[in-house]
Amino acid sequence: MKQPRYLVPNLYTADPAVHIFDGKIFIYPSHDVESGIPENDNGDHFDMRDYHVFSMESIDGEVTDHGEVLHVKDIPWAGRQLWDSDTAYKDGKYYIYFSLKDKNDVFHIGVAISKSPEGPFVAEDNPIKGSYSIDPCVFRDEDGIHYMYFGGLWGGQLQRYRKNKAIECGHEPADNEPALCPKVVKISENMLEFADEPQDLVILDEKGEPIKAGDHDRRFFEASWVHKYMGKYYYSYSTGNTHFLCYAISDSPYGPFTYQGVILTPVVGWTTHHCITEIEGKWYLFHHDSRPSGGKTWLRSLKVVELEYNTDGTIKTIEGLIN
Ligand code: FUB
Repeated sequence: MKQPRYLVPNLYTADPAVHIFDGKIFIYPSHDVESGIPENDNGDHFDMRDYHVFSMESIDGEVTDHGEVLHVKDIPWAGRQLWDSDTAYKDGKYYIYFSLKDKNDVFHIGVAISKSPEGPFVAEDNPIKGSYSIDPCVFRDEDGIHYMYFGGLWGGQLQRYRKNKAIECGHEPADNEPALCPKVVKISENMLEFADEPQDLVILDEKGEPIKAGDHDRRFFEASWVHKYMGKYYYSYSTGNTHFLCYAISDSPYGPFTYQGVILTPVVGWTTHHCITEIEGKWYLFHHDSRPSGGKTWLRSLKVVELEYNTDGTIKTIEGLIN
């Protein structure tokens, strides 16, 4: 696949998580809708209500829509806004982990289960205990342990927490203080709980110092993804208001990670969100932009482009506006 490709022309889809299950490529995106809610920094205009699952036999193949697989009306604790999700497999079951506001307008991470990667998924009665904020990414390491990476600023509410506890007034640190960190936590054997307390995933700069809150071109904002390449852990994320997808590398799934550079320069639309998946020996960046909707930031479309590494393991930057 040499040319970037839009994947789902007939639905607005965003925030991809792509996995190979049963030898097939499965795509788990958010499903964007036009709700008429005006744009604001809380992200109220992202008023999504359901998920569809898509699959392909090969990266150039036709995309099959398996239809609606989970709806907010079927999630017992749901308030509103079904945002980014990720899916994992263990012992004959598929688990979709999703971001959703509860009835008090507080984001948590929920889980729903299916016997098939195509869904439908049945939600648990409550969100995962101790979960907060948005954008779960679930990474299965080679030893079979699953880790969740999560968090997102502003509308994602991460600034309302310190040390896993809600604080009185949500705020970001001062510009010269360390930036707020995404979180990493081991998932329990039954895949339904956190096995321990979420920890800070620290991103260091070239001097070994934590990236500062004022460093908006490099500090974490949202959209965590983890993959492994040549024995190293690659943590990638969006810088939000500066619209870059960046990455950092570590020898441990818990970090600390050292900042390396930009994977994708800004795309059309405010948000940028991705996943990185190996398919038949090649690596792909699945992401989204708002070009097909004429720049409406809340109506995004999934794309895929090949991702290449340099010989030292660094990633070649992809230009968002031409890919
Ligand atoms: O889709 C809603 C939110 O927009 C996601 O949770 C963020 O990562 C951003 O893509």
